[in-house]
Formats: sequence, structure tokens, C-alpha cells
Amino acid sequence: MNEIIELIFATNNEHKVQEIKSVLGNNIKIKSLKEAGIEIDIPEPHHTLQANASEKSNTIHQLTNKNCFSEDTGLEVEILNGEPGVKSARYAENEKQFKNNTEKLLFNLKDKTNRTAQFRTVISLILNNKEYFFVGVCKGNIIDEQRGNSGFGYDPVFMPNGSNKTFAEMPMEEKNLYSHRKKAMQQLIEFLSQFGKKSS
Ligand code: ITT
Repeated sequence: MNEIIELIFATNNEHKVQEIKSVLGNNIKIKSLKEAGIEIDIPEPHHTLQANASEKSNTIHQLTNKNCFSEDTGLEVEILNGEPGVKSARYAENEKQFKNNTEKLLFNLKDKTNRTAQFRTVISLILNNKEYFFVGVCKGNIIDEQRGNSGFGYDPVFMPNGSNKTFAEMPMEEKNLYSHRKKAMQQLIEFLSQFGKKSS
């Protein structure tokens, strides 16, 4: 891929923006919604990560007519039948009992021995008016307390397989060695590099 591809990243989550920017090569330039001057809260009304990712990228594409992508991520906990999953961002919404999503998760896993979980990221890319999907998974376990201050969301309770640290105890470069988001993004980068070769 020789030419630089510019993409709008349809997210309002600054942590995601930082993580995605940390894995890009020189040939892809990304603008967050904020950097593109777009103020919008895109609803996520669907029952799958793929449909929500598609909603976000299509909304921004219709608004800008530019190449763009979005991602939707869920934490899928085995013993909770895949919850919080697609509801990860809103898990503790309207529940006064919990300070945040992570507290509710720890409560629901109290006394449970099966702590198996995975993060799953689905990216929707709209390039030259066509949509493409990429998926990245990171398997691990939910520990029984919060550890670390880095990252965001459920990072303080998620320990990826192969490490004895939670994501929140890792600098971003270390999280990237395991991360669902990085894996999905790597596929997008590879796709764009092949796309660049075909179109040149
Ligand atoms: P956008 O829709 O604007 O991209 P969001 O924060 O609403 O941002 P999601 O709908 O994908 O993002 O919500 C997923 C939630 O799952 C998110 O709010 C976090 O709480 C959590 N989450 C996603 N990726 C995570 C990660 O890498 N580590 C920890 N928690 C994560």
C-alpha cells in the first residue's frame, strides 16, 4: 500500500481512539469524530456487536460520505451466558446498587468458580461505499477484585490468558500483545494493504 488512506473512526470513546492509533502504520490516517468536528451520539439499538458496529459506521458515512469505520466491543462471560456482551457499555444502567458496570459484574460472579470470559471486537469498515467486517477475540478470566489503573471499562478485572496481570495493570503496548481490538485492527490493516496493491 503506497498511498495514505484516511478514515474517520466513528467513536466517542477516547480510549479506543488512543488504542487504535497506537497500532497504525504510516499509511493509514485516522480522525476521531472529535477531530473531524462531528458531535453525535450514535444509538446502539441492535442485539449483535456486528449490527451495532454497522449502525455506527453507516451513520457517519451517510453524514460525511467519507471512508470510515467503527467498532463495537463486548465482554462475553461464559457462566453469564455471554453477558454483558452487546450490553457491555450499559450493563449497570438504571441500577442504583452498583457504582459502575465492573461492580455489577463482580457481584454477579460472586462465588462462581467458572470465570472464563472473552472480549470480542467487531469492526465495520466502509471503504468506497462497500462494507467489510473484521473480528478480534481475546480470551481470559475475570478475577475477583479490581486491579490496576490503566485502560478503561472492564480492564481492572480482565486477565488475558498467558498473563498474570489484568489489562489495567499493563501499559497500552502490553495490552496490545493480547488485545481483541488490536487483533481486529490488524486484519483491517492487512485488508487495506492488499486493497492498496490491487487498486494500484
Ligand atoms: P463507541 O460506541 O462510541 O465506540 P462505547 O464506549 O459506547 O464507544 P461500546 O459500545 O463498544 O463502546 O461499549 C463497549 C463497552 O465495553 C465500553 O464502554 C467498555 O466499558 C467496555 N469495553 C470495550 N472495550 C474494552 C476494553 O478494551 N477493555 C475494557 N473494557 C472495554
